[in-house]
Amino acid sequence: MVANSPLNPKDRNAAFKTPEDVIARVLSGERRALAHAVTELERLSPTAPALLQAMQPHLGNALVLGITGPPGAGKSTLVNAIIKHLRSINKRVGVIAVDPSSPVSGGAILGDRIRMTAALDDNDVYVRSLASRGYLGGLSPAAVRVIDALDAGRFDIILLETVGTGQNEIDVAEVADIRLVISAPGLGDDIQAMKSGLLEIADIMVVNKGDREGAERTMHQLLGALSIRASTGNKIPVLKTTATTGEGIAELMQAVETIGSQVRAAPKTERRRKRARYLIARAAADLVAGRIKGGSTSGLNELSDAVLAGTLRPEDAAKQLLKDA
Ligand SMILES: Nc1nc2c(ncn2[C@@H]2O[C@H](COP(=O)(O)OP(=O)(O)OP(=O)(O)O)[C@@H](O)[C@H]2O)c(=O)[nH]1
Ligand SMILES: [Mg+2]
Repeated sequence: MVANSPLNPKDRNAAFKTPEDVIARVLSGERRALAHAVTELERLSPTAPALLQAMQPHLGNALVLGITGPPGAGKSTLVNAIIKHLRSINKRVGVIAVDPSSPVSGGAILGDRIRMTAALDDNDVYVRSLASRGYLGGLSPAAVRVIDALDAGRFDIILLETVGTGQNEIDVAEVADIRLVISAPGLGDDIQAMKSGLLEIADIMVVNKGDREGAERTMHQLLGALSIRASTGNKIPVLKTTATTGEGIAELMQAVETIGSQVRAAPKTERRRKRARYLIARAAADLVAGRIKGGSTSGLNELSDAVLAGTLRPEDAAKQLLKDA
């Protein structure tokens, strides 16, 4: 519960009474209620489960667009340009910026930057930064709960910006409906590194900084790398953008819409089930990791010794721990 602010007479009757009350107000587009719900869900406060439950009947409309790629590729700038485009066609846009502590461009302020340039005073844009601290190398489960809050808040598209390093990229693949992988010329070895992970999850590849020298070369490199994948799966579009000017954004969003219409055609529950599965997997991993770290599981030494001796696979030891959890 949030106390009434004595400073603002308008808020006099605005106390959040019950989770149902909060959600009703989120559904009606009340910004303060949305901010409240998002904060409660992010923190996983005691009322969070009730909020999530109250939201359930209203979820599954938003399209979650994952935007990932190496630090400095221009993801946040692209998010800004996409917001601008979506607002011009009257779509409501939610943004979740994960891992705002990227070292390259001083990303700690990225959420603020998006807010300042694109979202100020616009009730149809909502931007939230989430720290991925505490979830080393992974997307925090809080992001999934915040997605639900924004979905309930009737945002048509939710942009989920994450830095594509380590576990993040895999998590984005699990959680997003459509995945954009952003690269840019001049990122050095990153294209090489991308081949292993990011290329595999992309629905659309974006070469940003199209105004920079080397953009064409980067596109060719990616097309080459993707041709290996193309033989086994769908053809992945490779599109060029200049996020700073908005060039190529309309074409990019056209490609997003093409995939989006397929995504929307699938049953809502199927999409949401995917996110639930991700949460369960995270919880299971955390549970097992916690048990191991705490050393609280009886027989942990025996399991460790068996793994050391080569008589038990680590995977089977993990299964054993899950069974006992
Ligand atoms: N020339 C040019 N510069 C761009 C373009 N897009 C982004 N930039 C610049 O590239 C730098 C990094 O942009 P960001 O949007 O912060 O990149 P990011 O991928 O979000 O970075 P992190 O969040 O730190 O991973 C900024 O200085 C941008 O102004 C572009 O299309 N052309
Ligand atoms: Mg950024």
